[in-house]
Amino acid sequence: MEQLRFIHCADLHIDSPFKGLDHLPQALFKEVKQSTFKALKSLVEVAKTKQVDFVLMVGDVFDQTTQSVYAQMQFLHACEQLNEHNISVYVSFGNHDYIQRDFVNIAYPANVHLFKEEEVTTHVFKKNNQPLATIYGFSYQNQAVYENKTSLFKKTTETPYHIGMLHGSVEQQPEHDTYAPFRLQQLIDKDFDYWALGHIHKRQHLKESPPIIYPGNIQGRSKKETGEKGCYYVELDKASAQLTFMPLQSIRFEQLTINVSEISSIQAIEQAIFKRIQQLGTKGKSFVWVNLEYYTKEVASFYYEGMLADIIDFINEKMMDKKDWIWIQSIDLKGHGFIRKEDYQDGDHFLAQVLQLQESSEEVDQAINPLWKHPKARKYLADLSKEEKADLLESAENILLYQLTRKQNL
Ligand SMILES: [Mn+2]
Repeated sequence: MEQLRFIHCADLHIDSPFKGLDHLPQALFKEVKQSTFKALKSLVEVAKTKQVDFVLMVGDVFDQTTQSVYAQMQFLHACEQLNEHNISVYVSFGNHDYIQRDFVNIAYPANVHLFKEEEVTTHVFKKNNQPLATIYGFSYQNQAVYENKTSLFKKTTETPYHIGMLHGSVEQQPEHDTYAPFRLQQLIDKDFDYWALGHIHKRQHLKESPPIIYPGNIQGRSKKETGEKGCYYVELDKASAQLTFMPLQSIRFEQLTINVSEISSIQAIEQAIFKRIQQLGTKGKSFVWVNLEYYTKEVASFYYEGMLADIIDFINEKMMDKKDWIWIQSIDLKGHGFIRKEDYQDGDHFLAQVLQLQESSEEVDQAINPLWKHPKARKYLADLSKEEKADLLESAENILLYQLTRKQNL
């Protein structure tokens, strides 16, 4: 039986605007704006090198439903290159790039097969004129698809292989909008050979046999999307599946946590951060969010007196000349640092009362509402996630603790 070799990618988010990073020096911002295109180029290179049969792109190919001509041309160019190498491309669209009625009239080369319907349709992949695999998929035609689509995936052919493309998530995943929800067992019951998923940006294997896989996105876009990003190169036969992760990102997003319990001078803190940043340098261009944990009172005062901002500038300038630059986005305190909560939370003094405050996101809502509901301000403010509210609460608590204790010898 003929083996299948293909690339599974999803959530390319081509032409992401990276709005939150527009404060960067112009040269860096330009590189960031190019990063999704560069990752796409790397994808094409991997497909060519591995001489795959086809590439599956499972939704959110573009970041937005209205695409710039530039983005469309870049995508077309990638498809044409794959066409030159006789590589087919199967594309479905997701919640970010859902197909509108006046859908792009770009003439794609013959190797490109789009899933245009919100119903599940099929394309048959042929090798040496023999039908080898049936590929099933659908595209979003609105910003959201709430129905479970799994009943629409039905084997309709006698091809040796059956592959499902599904942009959606497991029912009741609180962190993500549950679009096109499914239960794992529903996919297993289809008896397909491979489930190519998209929508969740974190790489995940829901099941190994048959493979039910999220490859994650191909380029990180925020501090929540850290580490290597890429696609899977899959070698599939009827007995087994071999999956190899291929990194594609052109810029990494990283979080760095540094223990600064021994540090009490500004010089020592610069050295500690710089050392860790240099170690990262071997991993390629990166944006870094630094968290300082177990911090001393001195470190807290550097932070609240604004001195760490100068450290950021100093290190960023040093790292910017390098080919693989690293750019610190922020340095923040993590946890309570020098205040041992258990030492002060008993009793009825004010510090104890602060520490006894029950953390609740309703209180955060109340506190931030005047700003978030302000007619002018709200245009610029996105809704906060549960984690962001918890972070905000922790920062507020830390400011209070610092201000209440900074003149005392704790
Ligand atoms: Mn996505």
